[in-house]
Amino acid sequence: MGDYRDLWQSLDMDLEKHDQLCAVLPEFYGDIYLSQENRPEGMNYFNFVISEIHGLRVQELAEHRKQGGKVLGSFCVFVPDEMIVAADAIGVGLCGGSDFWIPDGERVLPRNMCPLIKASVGAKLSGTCPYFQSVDLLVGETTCDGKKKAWEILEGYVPMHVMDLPQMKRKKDYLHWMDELWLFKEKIEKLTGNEITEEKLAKGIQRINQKRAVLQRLYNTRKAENLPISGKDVLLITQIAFYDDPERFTAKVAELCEELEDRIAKGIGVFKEGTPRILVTGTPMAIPNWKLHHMIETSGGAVVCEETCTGTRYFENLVKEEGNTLEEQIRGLADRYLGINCACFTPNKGRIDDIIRLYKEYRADGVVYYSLPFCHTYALEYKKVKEALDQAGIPVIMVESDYSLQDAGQIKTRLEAFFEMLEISKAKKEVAATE
Ligand code: BJ8
Repeated sequence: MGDYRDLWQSLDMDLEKHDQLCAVLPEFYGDIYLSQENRPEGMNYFNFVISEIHGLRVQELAEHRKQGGKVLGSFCVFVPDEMIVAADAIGVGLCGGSDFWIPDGERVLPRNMCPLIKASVGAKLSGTCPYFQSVDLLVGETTCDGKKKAWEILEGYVPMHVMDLPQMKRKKDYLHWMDELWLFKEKIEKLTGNEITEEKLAKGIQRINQKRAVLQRLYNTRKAENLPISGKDVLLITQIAFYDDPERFTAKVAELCEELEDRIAKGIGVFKEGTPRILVTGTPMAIPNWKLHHMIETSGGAVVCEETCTGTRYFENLVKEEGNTLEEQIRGLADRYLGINCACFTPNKGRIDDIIRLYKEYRADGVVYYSLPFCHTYALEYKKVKEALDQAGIPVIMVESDYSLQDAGQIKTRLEAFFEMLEISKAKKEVAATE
């Protein structure tokens, strides 16, 4: 990474503490990512983005702000990027995925709380996240209780706007969400001084649709028998989608897809034949939370899909582009966003349907259900998901884990046993099919 100390200073960061954070990332990334064999060439761009994680993109944000542009931070896939783009602002996803920020989060939050919330709040309080420091408006939402209450603390540190997300999907909830979208529109128009016209919103919708579509294309390559890319690499790409420039990101993923499609045609894969294919479902994995994928892929499994917000929930379903009026466009946005099946909704049968559909589409052999500790919605929803998967004959294992590596050995042992069981039942099925 180049020398960005002046930039970080201008963002009022704690440089000493930030040095400590930057010191651990290269080795951590090297061990997890660069040690992989036969990685696609197209991953070089994403390696570069990580090597510049607190540099180049932050500089781009600073230049945008110098010219009067605004930066909006968010914590959830319900915040509509299309509108942010339509107001000529930049949106960045902020959720903290590092253990480093937890102690600072615990200064103001109870210890028995989801690590994602503790790390996000800690990132702000410690002054070590240049993205958080670049934000002109933080957009929260009413998803889980932990987040709702965290906003009340964070509003003492950063200007906030909270979107009231309904927790059911009845007609009146749709109407309510549409009201929230109109309010959000007003809020960012006032913040940026830019009116969101039909034309501008149409462009915003198109641009974000393109980004989502290219991610779907990337995921489609994982449906192949010979996986052309590791799950770890795809997770990284989805995490980067939350803060990279949307157009550049779309172009780079498209380039990578060409390479992967070529690999599929040539039969080049990154795992040995017969490796159990795993669908991961559950809570999102914010950068640099690569723990579960790394453990799965070093314990004899291969991740083929993520039914998470750093996975399919982020990009599935596009916003209709036919809307000619703002009313139609906002309705299109409400339709797309309320199609996301987060565990904060009740009932949430749509998520179970998604898991079973994705299991089939990606030809998975088993499901790993991932929950961060103290995430009540996802932990509680496991019961219903497990019952449905049992009924469908789909093997599933629950892994609850935070960002620390203390439980890595124990989780690895459980995963190895699970994958062994999947291999045996796969072999039995193959034998039965030939008899
Ligand atoms: S749409 S999953 S990004 S809310 S893990 S903070 S729920 S206690 S992140 Fe999420 Fe939006 Fe839903 Fe997706 Fe709370 Fe659970 Fe922590 Fe969570």
